[in-house]
Amino acid sequence: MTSTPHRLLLLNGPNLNLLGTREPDVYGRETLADVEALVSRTAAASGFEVRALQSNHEGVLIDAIHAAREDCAGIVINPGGLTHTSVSLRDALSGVALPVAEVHISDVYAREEFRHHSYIRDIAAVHVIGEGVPGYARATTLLIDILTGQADG
Ligand code: CA2
Repeated sequence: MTSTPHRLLLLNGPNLNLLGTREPDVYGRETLADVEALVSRTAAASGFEVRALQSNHEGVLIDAIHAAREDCAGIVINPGGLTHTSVSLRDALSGVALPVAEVHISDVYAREEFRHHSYIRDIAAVHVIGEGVPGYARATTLLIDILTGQADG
């Protein structure tokens, strides 16, 4: 018998490695390392571990999503700019059929119109948008609630 793994994949897309170094007015002062530590801490409180990856390359993100099918229960993702452009990322996420939490640090709906459309939105079970870096923790908790049956997926 197979059981659901107690592991989440945390993915951050293009340019999120720059967190904390530029545009603090938009993205805050916390770094990618802070984000990854926050999500790991939040997940650990519910008995989940986290595999974290940031990449500036769409194919690397897609490969990580495919691999998650083997050993992860769900995916927390901030796809960065690929949110607004990538059918392929969407196809990968819907292809592995794991619950997805979509996170955006900034309020994309209060920014340029091209940021208003997300290719991920309708396949994600959780959306946390415009809550800054703390939004990653809320998204993680909401995703774990779904995985542990405390909320509807
Ligand atoms: O608000 C978000 O989290 C975004 O996903 C961030 C993306 C942007 O393209 C989306 O529209 C919204 C951009 C990530 C770039 O991150 C930087 C961080 C610091 C300095 C420069 C870029």
